[in-house]
Amino acid sequence: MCFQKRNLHNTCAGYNLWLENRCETIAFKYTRDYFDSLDGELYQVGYCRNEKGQEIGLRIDQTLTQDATGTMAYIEFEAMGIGQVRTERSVAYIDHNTLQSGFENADDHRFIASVAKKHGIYYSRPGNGICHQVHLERFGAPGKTLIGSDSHTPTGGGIGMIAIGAGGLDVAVAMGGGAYYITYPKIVRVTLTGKLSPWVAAKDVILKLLSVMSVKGGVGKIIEYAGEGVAALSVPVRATITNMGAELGATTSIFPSDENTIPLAADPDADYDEEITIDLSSLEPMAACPHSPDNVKTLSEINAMAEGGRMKIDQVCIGSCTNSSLADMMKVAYILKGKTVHPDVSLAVSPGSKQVLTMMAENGALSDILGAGARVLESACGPCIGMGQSPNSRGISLRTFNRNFEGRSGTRDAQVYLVSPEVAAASALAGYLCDPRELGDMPVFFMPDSFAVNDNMITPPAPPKEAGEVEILRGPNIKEYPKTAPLADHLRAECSLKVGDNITTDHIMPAGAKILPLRSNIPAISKHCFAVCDESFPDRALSLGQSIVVGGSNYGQGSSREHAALAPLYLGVKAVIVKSFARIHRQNLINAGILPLEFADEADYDGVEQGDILAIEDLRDQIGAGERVTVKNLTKGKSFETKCPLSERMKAILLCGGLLDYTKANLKK
Ligand code: MIC
Ligand code: SF4
Repeated sequence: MCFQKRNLHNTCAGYNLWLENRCETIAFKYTRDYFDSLDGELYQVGYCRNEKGQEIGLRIDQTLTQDATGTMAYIEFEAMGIGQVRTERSVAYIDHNTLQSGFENADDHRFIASVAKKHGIYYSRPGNGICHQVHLERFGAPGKTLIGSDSHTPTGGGIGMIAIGAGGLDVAVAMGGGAYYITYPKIVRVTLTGKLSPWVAAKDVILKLLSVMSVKGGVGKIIEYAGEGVAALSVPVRATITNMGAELGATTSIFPSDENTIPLAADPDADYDEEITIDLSSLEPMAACPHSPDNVKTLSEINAMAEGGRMKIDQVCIGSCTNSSLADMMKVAYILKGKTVHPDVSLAVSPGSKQVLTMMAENGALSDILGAGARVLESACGPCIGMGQSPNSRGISLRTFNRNFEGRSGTRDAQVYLVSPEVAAASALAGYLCDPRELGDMPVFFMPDSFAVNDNMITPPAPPKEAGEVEILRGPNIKEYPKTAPLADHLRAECSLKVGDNITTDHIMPAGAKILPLRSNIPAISKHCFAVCDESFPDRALSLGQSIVVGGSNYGQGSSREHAALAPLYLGVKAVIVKSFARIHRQNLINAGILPLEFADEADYDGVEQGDILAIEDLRDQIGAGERVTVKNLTKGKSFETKCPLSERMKAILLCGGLLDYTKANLKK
């Protein structure tokens, strides 16, 4: 096998792009034009009318999974009974559950490795790096469609891919050759003008956009970057920006690709649903304050609020799929070289991939970082997902990551601020939140002409002829997909939990070193469902048998983890009634056969309390008929209307009891 049939060097980026098997020309212009061109390309079930709000199916060229969502995705893929994957390229990464403090994670890695070998999937071994960083370096290619069972899959938009985060079951269906369905998106053009000032970074660009659009401003939208400011932005810069488009709730984000790879750009006369302009020259270093990525302030604003005008810090973590490229690491090494990390600060650095770490070792940057006293971690998600490095009690932690949800670091009362690598490194030395512009002139950072390519940690699948011989290695932690049933005609159930706005998937199904090893064991992981909000929820829900959860707006923001739907499914949750949903979570609920209802009048949210008995009659008919579902609150003696906009395909999925049953039924046909 050759991983370097064409090893193009994108000078804009310094990334080696593996473009094996790609077609000579790609005949589409992306975003608006791309979606308009879908008619006729669609296959499997469904239809495409290309109207806003309609569901459309995308043909998927590539898929990626990571281990924390991958075990379930492969259990589902196996349950569909399809042999070899039908994509151009599918890759299974091990990067999340790398802390092996028991047998579970190691067993899951072996399971994924064996499934990959059998079914035609490339396997990126633990230590090879974070899925999005490695995919960008080795597999991504402009113009390809990619879905991944991780919400930060849009990182690929940095090189002109249509890259979308999805639930594991959707990825399993795409691996089997099925289309991936999204709501026909609105397109937002973000025009970048001017040029970033020294020490102002990609992170500041996306934080600025988050401050303008908020964590729900991107729902149902694709963010397309344009303008004269784009040309000077390298691929790592672009990838940081598209990566954190997930925090806007956007379906994906995309930059044009350049003539060094395959030039793709929107037509000059393309029209947009929304336009935003950001003058790069006007930006300054910023941070997202606890506990939301859109709680953005400038460093001077934050310091002004702190005692003595300087916010003291306890910890700095540099890495994650947002900011762990070689370009980022070189800046960090430059700042740390010859200095020592402040005695009150713990600095952890996790380079994004084996390629990045190897090159840092070869060019001396690693010794500069080690010399300053950093704790160098393996190339994996690590602290970003609470796999180690939890801060001290009430600790202030600066992180170059993308999410600062409450409790996500593993310390409930920690205060996490999201910053650029430049701010992180300067602050690690200073002991307080430090503006890197205090460091003086910024040198020009050159990227090498070529990159250290060594794919010895990517295991190719078995040749199809030998696939039958490959044994699937299943550890005792791997349990089956929860039981499903066709949608009942009448539902009478208690409201087992009422929560507020912006509930994240980290609230619904927390992660961290203790819980993540249970990702392939739904009965066990369900015991932690909603633990951040109410520890008694799992027992209550189980004892009720069936129940309904009520929530506020942007419910389910954050991760793509379908466990945030599968654990409620296992606990008997039949419907979730909220003010509004985040995109991937809503889809995951439908895939799990759980009704996603939205209050037609948000004021009705106030009229429901935990413990109320709710009833829905003629449910199958109401779902089949259209958009409205009437809910009776038997305790309060009142009724209220809910919205449930569903495509015909979604209706069929819900009536069947979920996407797995629906797909199996269709495959039989
Ligand atoms: C995250 O950043 O929250 C994760 C962990 O990568 C998740 C996936 C998961 O929960 O496994 C995501 O972003 O989708
Ligand atoms: Fe991993 Fe963090 Fe990126 Fe999620 S956000 S993929 S946990 S590095």
